[in-house]
Amino acid sequence: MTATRPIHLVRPEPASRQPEAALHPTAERWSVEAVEALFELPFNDLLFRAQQVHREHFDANAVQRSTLLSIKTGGCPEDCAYCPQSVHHDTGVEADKLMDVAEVRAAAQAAAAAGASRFCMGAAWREPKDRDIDKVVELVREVKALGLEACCTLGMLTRPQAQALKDAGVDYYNHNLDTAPEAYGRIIGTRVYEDRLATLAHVREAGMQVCSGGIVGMGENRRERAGLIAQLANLDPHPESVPINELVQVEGTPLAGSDKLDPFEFVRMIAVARITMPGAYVRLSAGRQAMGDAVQALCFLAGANSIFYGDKLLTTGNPEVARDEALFERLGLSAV
Ligand code: SAM
Ligand code: DTB
Ligand code: SF4
Repeated sequence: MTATRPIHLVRPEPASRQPEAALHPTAERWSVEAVEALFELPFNDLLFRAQQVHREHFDANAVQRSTLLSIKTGGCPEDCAYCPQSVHHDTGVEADKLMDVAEVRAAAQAAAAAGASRFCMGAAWREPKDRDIDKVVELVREVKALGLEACCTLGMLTRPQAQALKDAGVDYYNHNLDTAPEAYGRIIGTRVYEDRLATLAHVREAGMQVCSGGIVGMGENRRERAGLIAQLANLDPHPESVPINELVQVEGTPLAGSDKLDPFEFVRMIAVARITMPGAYVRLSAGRQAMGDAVQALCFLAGANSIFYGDKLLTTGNPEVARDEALFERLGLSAV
């Protein structure tokens, strides 16, 4: 496979740049070094800065809620090492057909009734066929008719496919860069970083809002976490929505058994995303079920202002709605 090619997508900083100056990048460009310098700050200083940036751009006590539905589960030809839906891993996830309109409508109605503002439909595809897009367009119309924002995550898109989704009313397209360019080949062998960037460009050109983030806890080091943030923050404009996932370890995937990330490092990742992408909704995404309430509260303090809401992600669990309602109540948070 070609996935290990080095990719230099972030403009190098002048050699004269000092670490202190690196905390204040010019021209809104973020070098990996500048992002790493944020990670290196004392925890309290980092959180204070993140909270300041957060309050300049958002209501600090409001959190957006998106509900996920896997509209086409399993049997995916890609080999993403984290994913339970890949045909390359024996995880017990069965391959299913695309859901029909009535099932999706019922799930979207339930999400709206529970208080979600956005409904995100995910498919285990490398890339949809044009006839898949026609069917997804129908599903999107149902979701929009309920007054929900619509988000899709269907794999790689051509420019016309992106336009068809935009025309159907899709508000956000989720397509994660997942990790740093130099780490990509360790995690995925069936596509390259440029493939992801090309789809993000098609989504942007079609006029949809971009949702792109990644996963931590996959054995990457801090520099690689900084590398992912730099890639996202240097997209021009940066994504409107940035999901930060903690790896959900699924038995049968190559990453099951990975060392667990220090929870404070996860919080740092959220804070650094907030500082470098001030106008983005930073989503505290997969991994909440295994996270204590106190760590989640720290994530909100660090600038997370979006969650996946509902007791299932795509194939794995997420906190129950009642538990999230109680957490919002205890923290004085309101839903956007
Ligand atoms: N197939 C499409 C794609 O890969 O873009 C859409 C669905 S895919 C499941 C969406 C995202 O889910 C991935 O990019 C990855 O970030 C996230 N994901 C998948 N498995 C995960 C896991 N075990 N833990 C955390 N995030 C995961
Ligand atoms: C994202 O960044 N995380 C979501 C959503 N976008 C599609 C998916 C998380 C999946 C976790 C593993 C699973 O449930 O299969
Ligand atoms: Fe397929 Fe997406 Fe899972 Fe990769 S992350 S195996 S592309 S469903």
